[in-house]
Amino acid sequence: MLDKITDSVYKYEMAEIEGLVKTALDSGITAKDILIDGLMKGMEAVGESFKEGDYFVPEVLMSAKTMAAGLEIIKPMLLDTSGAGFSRGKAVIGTVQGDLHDIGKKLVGMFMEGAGYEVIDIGIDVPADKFIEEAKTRDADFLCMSAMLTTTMKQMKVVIDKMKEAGIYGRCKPVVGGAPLTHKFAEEIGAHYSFDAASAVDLLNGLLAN
Ligand code: B1M
Repeated sequence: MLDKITDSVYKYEMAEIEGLVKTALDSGITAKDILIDGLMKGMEAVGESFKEGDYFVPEVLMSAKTMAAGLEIIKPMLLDTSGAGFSRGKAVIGTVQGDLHDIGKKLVGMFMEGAGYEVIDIGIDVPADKFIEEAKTRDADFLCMSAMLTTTMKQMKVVIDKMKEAGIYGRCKPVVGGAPLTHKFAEEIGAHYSFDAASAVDLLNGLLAN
């Protein structure tokens, strides 16, 4: 069943994905397994085919839409609403300027929300000034940035420099992530790094505890 979901994302079968995900849930497969061993595996395969030149942007986009449709079904199950109404802290999250990738960012936001954080998603292609303005007006504990391109990850430093200029760096903690990033890069620009959505939550919890 999980292989079918992977295949469906890969082959951008928009009409099939909903039924497949629902059947998987009915058969007792957890939402987390559907996400990691089904949907995300499909996107990884898409990335490979894109790299090899077998897939082009339209195919990638259709696969992304298929993944998003599957994600929408399991979202309520990924979110633990037992603490609804309670906020551990506030996180402003967006994809940096020049970058249109939003699936990973959405997933990270969902996990944070599920863990009890108030998440303010400010979208994709977000200019540095917009990050600062939102973090300031919302009095955010975390400013979270996602980047999926080697060309756009540099934009994260621009935002962090502006956080320092605005006097919010430290009180508001910058958290970065995305496929091309490394721990070393994050350290160099003065940010906290997390590899994936689950570890982003652990990171936030740890930062709040200190
Ligand atoms: Co693009 N793309 N893309 N793409 N795309 C990549 C990223 C690429 C690696 C593909 C490849 O070559 N193999 C490559 C980047 C190469 C590089 O820079 N090193 C690439 C390229 C080149 C491009 C274009 C330039 C292509 C072109 O036009 N010629 C173009 C750029 C557009 C732009 O942004 N300006 C482009 C466009 C697109 C689409 C629009 C078609 C589409 C995005 C649709 C959308 O998001 N709505 C797309 C997609 C889908 C991909 C791939 C195939 C899949 C990305 C994805 O959604 N993964 C991707 C290849 C790949 O990654 N294998 C690729 C699933 C998602 C769940 O994972 O986003 O990694 P991910 O998120 C993870 C972690 O990274 C992490 O946690 C998430 C969940 O665990 N994470 C964080 C992410 N953000 C975080 C923030 C955190 C913490 C963790 O804290 C704040």
